[in-house]
Amino acid sequence: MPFSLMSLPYEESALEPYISAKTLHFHHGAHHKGYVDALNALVDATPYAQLSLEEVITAHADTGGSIFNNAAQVWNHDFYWKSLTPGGSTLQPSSPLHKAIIRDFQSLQDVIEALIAEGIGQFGSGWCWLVTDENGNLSVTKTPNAQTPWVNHTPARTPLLVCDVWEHAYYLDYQNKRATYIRAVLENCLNWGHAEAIYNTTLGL
Ligand code: MN3
Repeated sequence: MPFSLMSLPYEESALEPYISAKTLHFHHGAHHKGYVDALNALVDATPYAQLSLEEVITAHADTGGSIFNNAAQVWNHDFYWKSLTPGGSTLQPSSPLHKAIIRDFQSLQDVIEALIAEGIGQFGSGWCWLVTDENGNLSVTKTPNAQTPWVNHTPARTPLLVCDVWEHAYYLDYQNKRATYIRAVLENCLNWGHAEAIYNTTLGL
């Protein structure tokens, strides 16, 4: 099969109590795996099976459809797992990303509040994102369903962090309380080191 399910970069229990092992078990092992399996079934024995995941997404960005939806959901979930880390991580005040956050949002807490507002504001399923343009200007945004800001945002934006706000991401732990889930995850589990590495690469630092 051309595409494979990414291994979780931590144990299923590693994000407790903010995300339970039961949620990670189903979210990664059933929902994320479901997108990988569906994508493989759709592209098997087609020219798309020879492309990278990013190339498949780009090729279908304008038309959407099942291949786009499943491929982009695979990519978005890969990025979501990398956006989280047990206990969260911090940024050094001297880092370029930290300086940009102070410039564009005033404080780390302010960027978290802006992300929470995007996540709450997404009606129905989707994602809330911290993104950068090619000059390092930060902003927050949201996308519905499988859409992703590096192809579905005009102009394209580079994702730095994402939070999944589909109900399957939080219903077992928080039921209808999406805002409680987003705040718990963003305040306690964000992998700022991952965001920092992408930011520095984007700016050639
Ligand atoms: Mn999900």
